[in-house]
Amino acid sequence: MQPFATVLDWREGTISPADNVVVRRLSDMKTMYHDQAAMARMLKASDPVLYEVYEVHVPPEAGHLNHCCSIIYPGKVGDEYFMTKGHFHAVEGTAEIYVGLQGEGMLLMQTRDGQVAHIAFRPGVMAYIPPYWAHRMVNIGAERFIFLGVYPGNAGHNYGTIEQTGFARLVVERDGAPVVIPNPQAG
Ligand code: M6P
Ligand code: ZN
Repeated sequence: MQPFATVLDWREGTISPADNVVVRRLSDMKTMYHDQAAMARMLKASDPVLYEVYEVHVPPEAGHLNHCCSIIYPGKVGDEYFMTKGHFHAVEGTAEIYVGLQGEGMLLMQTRDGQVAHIAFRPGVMAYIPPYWAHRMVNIGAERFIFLGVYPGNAGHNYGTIEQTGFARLVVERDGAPVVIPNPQAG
């Protein structure tokens, strides 16, 4: 294939041209927030977009690099901040790099054998997510949280484990500030 370029608008979080834009709404995340009553109340009123991902497609092979830009909107379900679904890679021995571009976030990570980690994001923070670590981004600020992701072409997404067991840590608001706490429902 030939070299190519796209344009990343790092203030807006868009890539053009993008091959695909993933739009995730509240209703796509029904089971993922700890306060199910708050989720039900919010869904009765509306179904807002929680985040969008501008994706550039490359061949799904190990030598290639997927790259995408995500925008997580500000907000909470109950006391839990808007966040991505979070995933392991389908090919678990593949890493990822996240770079913060706008706003404030928290990266939650965990392994299958019970290790957990988190990294606070502001513009310029560049995190290395090693192979075998599941990852979820959370918007802990009042503005949009925008970040770039780069990962191997063959990595794929495995959402099943996180959907079933949740993340070991939650990011919730306490006394007006974000805190990372153990998830009492984590299985
Ligand atoms: C980042 C990357 C993407 C991922 C997106 C949203 O941009 O890791 O691969 O799709 O975040 O996260 P999720 O797929 O967990 O909803
Ligand atoms: Zn990933």
